[in-house]
Amino acid sequence: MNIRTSLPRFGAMIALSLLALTGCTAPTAATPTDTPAADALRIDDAWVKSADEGMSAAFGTLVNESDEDVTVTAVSSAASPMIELHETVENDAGEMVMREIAGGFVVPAGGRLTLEPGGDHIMMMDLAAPLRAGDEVSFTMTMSDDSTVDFTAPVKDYSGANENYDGGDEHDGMDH
Ligand SMILES: [Cu+2]
Repeated sequence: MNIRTSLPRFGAMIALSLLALTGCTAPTAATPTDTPAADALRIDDAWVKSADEGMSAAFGTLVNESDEDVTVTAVSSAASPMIELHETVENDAGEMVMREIAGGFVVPAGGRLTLEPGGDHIMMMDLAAPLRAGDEVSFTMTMSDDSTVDFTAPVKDYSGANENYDGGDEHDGMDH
């Protein structure tokens, strides 16, 4: 009889202390997505097209090993003071042209995005110095949460990747 009446009280005390414990840990549990996007992203097989001056482009495979999409919003490099993120699309005349991609490169959760000649690419708008095969170029990619990923890419000779620039003279054939 004595035991039977004291049991419910004991249970209530446990419930109360669990509540206090949960209340204490709630602030950290409420922000589980604090991991910087940069921790989830890497670039494989990066390379840069050699060029004497003007435009060039960098390519590679962006790999996202997290369970959330990662967006690259900007890329910078001392090799080119101005860099844009480009996509290649077909214009009304049926020609393949490149243009700045709206919203950046989105790398799907657990997936990859290939940057390649004739497709998406990192566009170096104005080279600071000639890029010769065998050189190494350093880049910094910025994610939508402002975290960054640094990488270096070797320069290679490549004769393709000469798409026209959308909005410019389509027969000018800007070399990149
Ligand atoms: Cu381009």
